[in-house]
Amino acid sequence: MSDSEEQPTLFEIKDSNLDTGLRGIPVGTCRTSFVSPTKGVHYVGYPVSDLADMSPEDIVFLLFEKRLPNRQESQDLAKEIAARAEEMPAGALRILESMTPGSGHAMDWLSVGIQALGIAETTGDVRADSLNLIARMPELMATIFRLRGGRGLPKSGSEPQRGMVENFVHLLGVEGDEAEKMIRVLRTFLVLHMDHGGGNLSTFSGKCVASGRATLYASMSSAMNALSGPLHGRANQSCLEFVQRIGTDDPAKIEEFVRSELAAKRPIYGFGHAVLRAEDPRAAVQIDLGEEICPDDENYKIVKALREVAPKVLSENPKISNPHANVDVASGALLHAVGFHKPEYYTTFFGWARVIGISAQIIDERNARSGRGVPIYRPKYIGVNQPIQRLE
Ligand code: AMX
Repeated sequence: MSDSEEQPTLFEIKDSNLDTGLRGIPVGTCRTSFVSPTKGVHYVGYPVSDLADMSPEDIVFLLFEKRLPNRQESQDLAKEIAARAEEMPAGALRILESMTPGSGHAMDWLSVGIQALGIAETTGDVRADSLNLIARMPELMATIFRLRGGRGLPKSGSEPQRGMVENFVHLLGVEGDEAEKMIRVLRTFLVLHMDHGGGNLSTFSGKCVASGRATLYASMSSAMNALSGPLHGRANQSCLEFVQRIGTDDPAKIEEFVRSELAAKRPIYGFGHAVLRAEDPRAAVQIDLGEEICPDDENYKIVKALREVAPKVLSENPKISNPHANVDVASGALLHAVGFHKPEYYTTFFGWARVIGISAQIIDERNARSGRGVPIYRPKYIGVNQPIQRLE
């Protein structure tokens, strides 16, 4: 990949590596997280399951500063995020009011909303822009949910000092017991989904665009467009739809269903991964949370049975590198159980979380090379008619 052939390489590129979506080819370093094929994602060295009960704001600190905050730092960052949310320019999201409820996909609205925030205010300082965007995401998310659902603008005013997730739920107009469960599930969801190494499609796309010195908002909007694909972030929507199609927690019937889907060449959603080679620890965290939040929920019971049955069937096919559950297996069932009944919104939660990890990675790339930043991305493509020395 590198033009400087004298540099030692970690990986020898062969013809068989071409046209594989850069699969497995090292292209850079990542300071926020790494993914162990057997132990899953680690944020700054911490296994994500050890962080699952922490506040999302503390994980923002971890990903930005590369260490956990002390109590004072935790309070200071929470206050800073609340203050930046309060300074949202008036009318920044007005463009969303002109969009037709129910039109497009919710991820399209998220992408437009992020660009709108950037149009209203871009400082050019990627750290300040990142924190402003992170702080304003709860209001953007609630505005999308309400306007796209035809329910008008949030009725109650934004109260960012409640915390990011708490303010989002408040802006949706949900209070009391229902709000408590929503908050519990969403806080864990956000923490688990914030970052997943540097090479996943949305993170890579965001960093690619940012490397041309586009604004944080333009870069993030591109990242969200990448995340919207059904093979990437939109899989969490497909996963609940898949579970609902199964419709029973009887293991024998589930096995029959899985076999018929495979015979029809359809994916078994919630299983398999490009990098992981064991069950994703984020699946286990969410299944444990379901035991606490919604043990008798129909979808949740199906997910639990599917988790046992599907790997046995999938492992009969040696082509499938990882027959185990991935992060998406249970998230839809949990979100549904706490009141989010429309799967087409699930990927926006994923996007909300990733705004945090991708921002942290864009900041790191801008600070690289003693502040000069990473050069503009420019991988090499080989023209099909170009005379070259074959590599194998
Ligand atoms: N169901 C059916 N077939 C599967 C499968 C599954 N769960 N997992 C892998 N396979 C198939 C692949 O489609 C591929 O078939 P092909 O050779 O005909 O193209 C073959 O097995 C080998 O695939 P692989 O090397 O094990 O995985 P991959 O990196 O090509 O694909 C993924 C990874 C996630 C796209 C795939 O496992 C899949 O489609 N899973 C179901 C969808 C899903 O749950 N996606 C969410 C992933 C997590 C995320 O990014 N949000």
